[in-house]
Amino acid sequence: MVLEGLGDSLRSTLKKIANAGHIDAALVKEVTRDIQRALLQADMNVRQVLALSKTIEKRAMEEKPLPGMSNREHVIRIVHDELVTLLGEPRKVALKKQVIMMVGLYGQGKTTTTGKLANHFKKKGLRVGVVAGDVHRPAAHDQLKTLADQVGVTFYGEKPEGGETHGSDRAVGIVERGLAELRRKHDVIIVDTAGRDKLEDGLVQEMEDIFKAADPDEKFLVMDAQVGQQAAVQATAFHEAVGLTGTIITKLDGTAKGGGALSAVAATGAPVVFIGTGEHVDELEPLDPKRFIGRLLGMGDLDALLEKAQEASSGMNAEKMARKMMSGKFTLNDMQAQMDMIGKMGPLGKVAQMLPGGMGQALQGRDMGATQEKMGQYKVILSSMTDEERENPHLLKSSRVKRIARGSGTEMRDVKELLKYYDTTRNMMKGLSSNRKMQRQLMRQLKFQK
Ligand SMILES: Nc1nc2c(ncn2[C@@H]2O[C@H](COP(=O)(O)OP(=O)(O)OP(=O)(O)O)[C@@H](O)[C@H]2O)c(=O)[nH]1
Ligand SMILES: [Mg+2]
Repeated sequence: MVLEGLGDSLRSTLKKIANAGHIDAALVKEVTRDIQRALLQADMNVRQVLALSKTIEKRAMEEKPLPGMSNREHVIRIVHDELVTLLGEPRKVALKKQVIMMVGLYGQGKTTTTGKLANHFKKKGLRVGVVAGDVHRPAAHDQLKTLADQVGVTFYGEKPEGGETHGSDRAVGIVERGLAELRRKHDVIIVDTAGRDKLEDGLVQEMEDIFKAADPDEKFLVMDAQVGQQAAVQATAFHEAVGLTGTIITKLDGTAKGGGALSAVAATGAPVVFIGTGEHVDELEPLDPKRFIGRLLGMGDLDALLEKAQEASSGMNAEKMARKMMSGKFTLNDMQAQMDMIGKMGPLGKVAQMLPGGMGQALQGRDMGATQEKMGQYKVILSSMTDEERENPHLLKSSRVKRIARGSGTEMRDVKELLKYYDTTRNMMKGLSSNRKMQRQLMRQLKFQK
């Protein structure tokens, strides 16, 4: 168990060595290609991806890696930076008297998000009303009413009677009457509108008419995280029609990476104001750009990992240590230092979650809790040894083992287990240090193992 945990840490340390030295153009290209693939798979706009790649390559070659950071991490960090820039600063929606209008294509989550926003403002103590401005889908009226009741805000809608036409004029009329009725007694009025399959002329006209009538302070585009390559085009069309003031990305609780939504935000410049993370009215959150982008790249919370890794390796050079290990000289002191380094990175499970793609998943299958516990125990045992013992483990005969077990509140077999683990690790290192072919193999494996 512990061996596995340390093995992975060693792998990443060795990976750093593999990547150490000068930044070369081939490596940058290789990493950039990986990233391009990830972004395209996440449905980000092709043109944007290509433009981004150019900037990334340029910066990666011109800038020096931060201390303690491998070249790969250096490049990934730049990618992170650039994507954060593209996404822009998320914006807070003011808690004030205002009219908010929701727009978006069919089924993106407008009505649900109207309920969520109403809930958000209500919780902050504002008086909220919602208007059912969707006259095209018969069920839309009831859907919003149910949500309004659930949240406890005022609802305004006009249920279509049989035979009535559901034209755009009606939508404008409803919104006008709704606003007139709600305005006096409410601070925030949120108007839900109809969606369509795509942005047709009819919908654009209706939207423009409603906007003229309502003159909203905020115009939010609601966009499903699953939206694909067309996202930028569609968002631009909405932006041109009404002048968006913000974007809400929904369904980020699903498997979609949200690359299309990023493209939309980048194309319109309408900052993300909220994200939807579930069907329930409570599931509305502010955007955490770093997390969003980590997910986009399929790299988990990579940035946090980089920060932690940097912190952990400051004061102790991971690279130097790995070299020493590979030279075959590996004492219990080294093992203790190694455990400290891993310990500083936080709970193993958390660290694993932050690791890129396959690596993190592979680790997550393991029993992190148990590994963590063992590591804790080993640390206590190690600290019950003298420095001399740790530097010269062959001194640890039975009587000393007994003393150490007592001193650390463990059993002799625990101490022996640790020594056995130490032996295994050291032999592995030794084997590695004398076997060039195996070293090369491992390096290669590490390279491909992203
Ligand atoms: N998992 C998840 N589901 C969501 C989220 N937001 C909305 N949904 C679901 O998506 C579906 C469509 O949501 P609606 O709010 O009806 O979408 P709409 O844009 O109003 O749809 P139309 O009015 O038909 O254009 C519903 O089943 C919602 O429950 C979210 O953040 N997460
Ligand atoms: Mg709707």
